[in-house]
Amino acid sequence: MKTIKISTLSILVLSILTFTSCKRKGCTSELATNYESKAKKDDGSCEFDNTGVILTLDHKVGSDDLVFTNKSYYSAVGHEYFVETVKYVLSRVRVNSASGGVEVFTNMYLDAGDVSTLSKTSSIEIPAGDYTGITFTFGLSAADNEAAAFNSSPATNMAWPDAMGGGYHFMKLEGFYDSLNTNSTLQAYNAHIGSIDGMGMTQENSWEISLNEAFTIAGAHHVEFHVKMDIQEWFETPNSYDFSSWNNGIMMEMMAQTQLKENGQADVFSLEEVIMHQD
Ligand SMILES: [Cu+2]
Repeated sequence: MKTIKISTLSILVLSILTFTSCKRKGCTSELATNYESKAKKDDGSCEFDNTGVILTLDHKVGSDDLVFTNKSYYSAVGHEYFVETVKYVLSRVRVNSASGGVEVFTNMYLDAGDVSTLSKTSSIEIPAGDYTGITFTFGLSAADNEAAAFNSSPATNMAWPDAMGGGYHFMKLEGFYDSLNTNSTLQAYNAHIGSIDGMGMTQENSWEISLNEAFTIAGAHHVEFHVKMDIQEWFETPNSYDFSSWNNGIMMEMMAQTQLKENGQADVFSLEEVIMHQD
């Protein structure tokens, strides 16, 4: 009798250890009918009764997660810098196919400091077929850059001055940097980009980005796109952005915005992952 008790106990202990030592598997997609909130690792069991697209933006510096305020980074020209704010606008997100594709999101406001803004869900149906990736506009095209693009705060706080053409800032990337001057204290930088049309200047500063990865949709599904924004890349390749060359605000500095734009068209955005769940 005693030995049976002991072995029952040891089986119990063993099973508790086994259970706690491996991550719980299950369906991790919130759009699924069998979503398991406690599951940490997706096991491919998700079932859907409709279609969905989720776009999630991840903010990194190289391969590390962006850390605000308390961690410093080094720009290509050697300035130590800190990041305080990364707020921006993306629009016209499309899932692409050879025959055209489908627009899944119109205008979106994102704040890297507010996780609730970083994952967007669309229930627009994407027909079965082969797809080539996604495309979006950084900022708002000339046709879309109107006050009506957003109607509530905090997105409306991105408004761009009417005297400079109105519409919205496409990005507010802000923080502090060490100017390397003797006895220098940290200086503010406000890397604000938007399309300029006023005060004698005209400059279109939205652009389209295509991130390619082939995937196939067949039947009810849910596709997740994880897009990375590499903050460091705003300041290097092809242009080594020199904080000390500009005033702390660059809204009237077309050259500064051109540098950011060219860097933004190069390596800032990349597609980290396309996760397909389908029945
Ligand atoms: Cu501004």
